[in-house]
Amino acid sequence: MPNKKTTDKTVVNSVRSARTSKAIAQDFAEHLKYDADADIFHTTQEGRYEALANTIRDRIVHQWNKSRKTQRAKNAKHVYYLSLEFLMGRAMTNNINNMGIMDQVTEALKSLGYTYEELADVEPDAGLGNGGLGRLAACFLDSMATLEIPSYGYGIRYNYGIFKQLISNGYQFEQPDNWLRYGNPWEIPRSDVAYTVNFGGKVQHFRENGREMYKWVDTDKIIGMAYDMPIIGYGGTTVNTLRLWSAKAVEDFSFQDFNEGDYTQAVRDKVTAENISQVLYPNDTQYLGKVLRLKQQYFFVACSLADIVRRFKRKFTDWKEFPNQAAIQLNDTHPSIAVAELMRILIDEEGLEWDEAWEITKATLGYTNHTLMPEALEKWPVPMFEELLPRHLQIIYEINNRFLKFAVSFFPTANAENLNAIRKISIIEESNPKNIRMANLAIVGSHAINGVAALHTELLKNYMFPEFRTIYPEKFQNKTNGITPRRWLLSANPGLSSLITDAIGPQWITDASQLSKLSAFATDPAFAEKFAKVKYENKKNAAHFLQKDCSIIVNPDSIFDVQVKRIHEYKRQLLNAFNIVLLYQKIKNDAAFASSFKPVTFLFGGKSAPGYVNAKLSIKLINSIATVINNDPAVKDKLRVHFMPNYRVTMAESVIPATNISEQISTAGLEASGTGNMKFMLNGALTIGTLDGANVEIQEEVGPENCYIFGHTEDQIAALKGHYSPWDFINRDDEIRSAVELLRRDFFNINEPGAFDALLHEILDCGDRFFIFADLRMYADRHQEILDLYNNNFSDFNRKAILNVACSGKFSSDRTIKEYAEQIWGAKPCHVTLNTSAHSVLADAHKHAK
Ligand code: 26Q
Repeated sequence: MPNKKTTDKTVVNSVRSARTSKAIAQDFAEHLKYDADADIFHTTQEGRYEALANTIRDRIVHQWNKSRKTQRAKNAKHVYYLSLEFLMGRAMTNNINNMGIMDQVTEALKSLGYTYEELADVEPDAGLGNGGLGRLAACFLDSMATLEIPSYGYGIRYNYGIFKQLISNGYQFEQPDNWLRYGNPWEIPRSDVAYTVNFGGKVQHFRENGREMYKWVDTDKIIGMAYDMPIIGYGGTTVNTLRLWSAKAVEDFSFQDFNEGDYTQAVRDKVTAENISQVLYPNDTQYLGKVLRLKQQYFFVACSLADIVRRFKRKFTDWKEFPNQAAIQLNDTHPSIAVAELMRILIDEEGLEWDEAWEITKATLGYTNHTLMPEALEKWPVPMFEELLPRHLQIIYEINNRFLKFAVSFFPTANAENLNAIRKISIIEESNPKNIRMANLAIVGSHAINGVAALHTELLKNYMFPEFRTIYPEKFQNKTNGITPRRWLLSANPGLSSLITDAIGPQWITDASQLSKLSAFATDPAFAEKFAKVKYENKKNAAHFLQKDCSIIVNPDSIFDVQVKRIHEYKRQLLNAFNIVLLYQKIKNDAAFASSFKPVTFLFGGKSAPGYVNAKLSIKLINSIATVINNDPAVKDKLRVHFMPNYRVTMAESVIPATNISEQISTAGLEASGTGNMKFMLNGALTIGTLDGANVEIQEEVGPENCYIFGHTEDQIAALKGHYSPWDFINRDDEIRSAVELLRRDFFNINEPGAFDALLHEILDCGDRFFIFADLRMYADRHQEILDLYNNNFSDFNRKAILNVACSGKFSSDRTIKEYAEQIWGAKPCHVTLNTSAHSVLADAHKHAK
């Protein structure tokens, strides 16, 4: 029987948990007033955003708590996704949509005279990643929560995420991204969840009770403190956690130094310690060998493993149970020091014998490889490692000794080939100085190694790690990447989402294979017309976004042809640029061609690593070409080229739904998977691409007639190597030759003659490492085919676009995560019941007090 008091309590608490628009409006107004001590009539946009975020957060907390409790009570196996990058983007719209309360929120704000969009627009992107690998981690968190798999993402709470890209005079400039400047309403600081991390010092060796013992002593210490962000599964039942570590000095500052009058020294140690979580390294593909990066890696691995072990030990004493309770996935080699750290914990701290510790370690860890570029393979100089992590170095040497002894049996005769094989698989590279090869460590220390697309996995097995494949054939698996349809269709493209739901119902949101039902609508004239209309509206929205974001004016009546991704030679933005020059020449020189040419807008976006000279020069080249073309009255309104500064998740969410042609044109064999390709397909763009990464599987799903593949295949590229010269292709093609001449004559850079000499020298005289000219003619022809189709037979183009959406189901990260869960993690869904009714916190508190 509820007494009068409880009834009161229910009323009070309903404001923070009830999901009616009225309760949301009231909670919002209270946050607005009380959080910021604000006069309701004088709040800022920022203040209103924060109040709304806090209002949403109120509605998350209960289910978050409940998820954690349920998952632990059931002793469910947890998945731990260790990644130095989580490219989350904004949280607000995603959280509201996944909780299913967008209508109520919109209405609540409207009742108070605000619009949802203007508040949502205040949120900065959480840009804690470089590109594909970081965004994949974010999509995986969404899918794990939606599939109700108990899981934690573990990473670093960088104070500065990926830099903000400015373009000035066509060149990229970098600016720090202080994303936490106004605080982060989505994170909960957990000052009670903190671990000490050791660095440096030395190892003491002694015997105790007949056992060899090792003690790591005289270390420098840093504290890692947890900040938690909620990861809400679709439907709002399971709420998992992204736990990010922030480095804190053990002591705030040295009183001794302070008292002795050395004020600067007093705070210097604190600053040095806290440097660890300051900034995300903005390079991908090229490892740098910077000691701070190694410190970041160990710092977050040590905190995460300590956290996992603590959780395990709260309920279990038998270490054999550990692999049944925890699956730890290593997102590339960046967290691969986990192999040695888990061994150290089990042996030095928990007292296990080597063999038992080794079996547990292997059974717990899995490693995902994301690259085929040899220069991206991480290795750390042994002297650096020894100074920072002396005990881990010993453990790695011991792992290697035992591994090599075992491996020799696969290469028994001591011939040159076999000796070379052994040299290649050794975790220690016998260079001067010696290096630790992190990929080799991860392979030896994991039970499963996976590539991220079918082709990539084959190339991994056959070219990158063939010796490991001989030794451990059972360890290698493929897990083709995926993307979350919640963010990339439901939230980013509400127009298309409603159209799809009206046609086939809402099941596609959690079962993307349902999208195949759209095939039946591809030739339905009413549906096709609505589909084209949605695309057009999305173009207008994107035009609006671009005008506001970077003052770029685009024509929504033109074809949108988009290449957005990190700027890299292997991704071949230059191939795209050369084709644009070909089109430009043809419009200028061929009147018949020009008169029938319909408007096309070429959009580029992406960041270059700050030190990557050729990538930076290609940004400048694109901008130079854009300036000339956009200002040439001869091509006016037909050809437009724009480089969109500061490409990021939020820009992707606006531009991808508006795209007609998706550019996926890497040199075959070099793009591990690509995930942008999947986002475009899901939003109804046609792909023009090489047979690389997941493009291969996209073509398989949608059929070759609905996907524009061109160029040398991976094995044809391999066969070209050694005797390829770009001039063979340039000289036999007049249009290409004159495009090259145009560039060589500084046509696009009359004000900065010679600006592209180095770049042109690289591709024309140094062998064109990425085979631009080998593919350019095929690319140009294929591209023209798509333009012709759009302009001469739009309904067929539109039909193909619909079929792309219909066939994209495979590329849901839900499918990917199910495969990981079943084939690598052995993790199962753990159902959490949903409680959306008003919840009485005070009643709980009273219960607890009794
Ligand atoms: C390594 C050492 C030191 C500093 C930085 C790094 C570093 C950082 C990021 C190395 C690589 C990365 C990122 C790689 C990446 O994003 N790879 C992409 O992963 C996607 C998801 O699997 C694939 O779809 C892409 O094909 C792949 O390029």
